[in-house]
Amino acid sequence: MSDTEHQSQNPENPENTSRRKFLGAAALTGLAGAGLATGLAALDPVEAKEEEAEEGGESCKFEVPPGQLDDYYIFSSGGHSGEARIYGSPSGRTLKRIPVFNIDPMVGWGITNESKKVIGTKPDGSLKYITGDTHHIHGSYTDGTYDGKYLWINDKIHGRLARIRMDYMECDKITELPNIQGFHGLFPDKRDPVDPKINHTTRVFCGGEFHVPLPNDGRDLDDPKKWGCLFTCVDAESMEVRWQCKLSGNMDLVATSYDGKLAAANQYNTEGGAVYTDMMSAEHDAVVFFHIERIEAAIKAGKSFTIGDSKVPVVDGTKEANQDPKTALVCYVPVPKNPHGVNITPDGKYFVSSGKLSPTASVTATELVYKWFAGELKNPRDAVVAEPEIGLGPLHTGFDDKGNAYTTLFLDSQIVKWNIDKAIAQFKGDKKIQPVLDRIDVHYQPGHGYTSMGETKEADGKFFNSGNKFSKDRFLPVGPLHVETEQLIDISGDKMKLIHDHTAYPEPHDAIIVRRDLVKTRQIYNMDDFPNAVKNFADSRVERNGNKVTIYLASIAPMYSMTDFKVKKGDEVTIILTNHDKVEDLTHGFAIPKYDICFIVNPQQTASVTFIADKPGLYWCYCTHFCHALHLEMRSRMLVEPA
Ligand code: K7E
Ligand code: CUA
Ligand code: CA
Repeated sequence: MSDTEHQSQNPENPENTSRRKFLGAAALTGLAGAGLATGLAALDPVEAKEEEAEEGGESCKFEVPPGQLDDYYIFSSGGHSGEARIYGSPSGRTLKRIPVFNIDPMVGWGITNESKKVIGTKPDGSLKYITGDTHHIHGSYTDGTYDGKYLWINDKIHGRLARIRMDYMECDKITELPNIQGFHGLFPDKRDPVDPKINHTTRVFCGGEFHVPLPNDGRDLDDPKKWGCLFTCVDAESMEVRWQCKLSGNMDLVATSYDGKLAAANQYNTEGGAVYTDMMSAEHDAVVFFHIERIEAAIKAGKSFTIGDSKVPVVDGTKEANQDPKTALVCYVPVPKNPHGVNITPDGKYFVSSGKLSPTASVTATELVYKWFAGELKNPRDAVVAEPEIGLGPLHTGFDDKGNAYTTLFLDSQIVKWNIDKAIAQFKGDKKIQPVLDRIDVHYQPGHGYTSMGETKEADGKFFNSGNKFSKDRFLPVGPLHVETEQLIDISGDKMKLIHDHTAYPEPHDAIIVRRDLVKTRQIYNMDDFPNAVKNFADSRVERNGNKVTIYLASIAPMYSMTDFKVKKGDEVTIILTNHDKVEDLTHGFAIPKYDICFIVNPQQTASVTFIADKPGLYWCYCTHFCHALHLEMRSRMLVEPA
């Protein structure tokens, strides 16, 4: 029994018990407001409890009472907000936004020198990009499950991969992938393809969705036949691009096998079409499988080329160059029309992709893909071992621990539960077998759906979260753009049960549900991790070097280490601020009016900003983050003297 269940059923929690009675009474008597007291008095408490079990009692089972903690973290992408988000589950509480590809004045992301360095700058020091579109977020693995070290998240707009370190929940590296556009799916490997001793993530795979001229330098603009897509492998630690593989067709989502040997991507534009009518003209597209060991051997052997200015080695994974299975780097498995999503079952045996324009899901056996690479399976299509009809507009699939799959149906606005073994038996010819076990309406048009721990070998079959694209009437209207609905579904029984709706600010795509014991965050920074830290209050000073001025500043509630500091008009000013407070959550802010400076320093953290002091006058630098009874009094002054 989980903590949550235990707590919500604890009769000794008076607040909880009285609330439950209230709900039960209201439901039973149909009374509301003023009439409620009469209804309550007439009630037998046992009767009330039974009634409650029928009316909304199911969600009470998953209530996280005030003061109690959730059992899971949900790490979610934020779409074209460019950020990542953290929710608690099952409560749906919003816990944190992690700025990545966006600017966030709350923490100073995109404003401090440290964050600008991560995001990347133009020669003039301004940010290279201020936009990003995050679709997929995945964690690092050790031994087939999350190790709580890193998260990776994509930027589809500019083709960048970002890493978030999970101890501080902050982005620490961003890599721009060469010669690709529309970087969409990503997935970390789960162990090394060759060395069995390396049982953790060492690579991250990235699928390129839009085909472009290679290199994209102004040539071949009108000749789609000459355009191409690249699959990119990034080193998980250094975040450098290791290699790329040129494909026939495009890539959408990415998944990896549990043995580290395969990465897969679904392809919806095998036609190489430049307009949607062409992109949906073929009856079959494909799921493509990359043989990682062979690709890396080919690169070692120098069987690679480069594109344009990029020094990254590229191997040829096109269909024409990969006809002989025994030497092929990639295997193209045909599946029906414009597939979307590819997910691997927790036992590693099957990759499931959805039809999108076909009402089917395709189940490809990992073992049979290896057989094709070994030359023992003639037709790659024979690696597909099931293709059940599941409903209209299937997109993404999550898994439980009992061999069942849960697929989002965009057009039907439903989640369909189906059994993989039954689907395989049906495909083999036993037409009496019905693989679909259950359906539930969701509100409305689900995109991604994912289960608790479902992308690890520790899938626990407790929850499925449906990320819906339209909320319509589910929440108060807030103007033209509606909030999105995330719906939590209990999948522990035979029938799926809707637990609750929670809102998500537009526009999340994918997420992962991670058991809370796998996440270990740190609350206090190590001052030594910042080479520019102002380690002692006594080190506070103004240092001038020509027209470059550095202000060494420290904070401890409720004061900064200097009451004022002087600079001259025209100076290039760098302010370095180290927070000496060691108490958890004792964060200070720092803002300068008219200079557009605003950032925070968490306990023992150092951050810096650089700007030109172009306006003479007195500027109160003040603490923006409530820290102390004398928070309003926590100030310093920047005095800018006329030149
Ligand atoms: Cu289906 Cu970008 Cu994962 Cu959106 S993709 S839902
Ligand atoms: Cu320091 Cu508010
Ligand atoms: Ca197609």
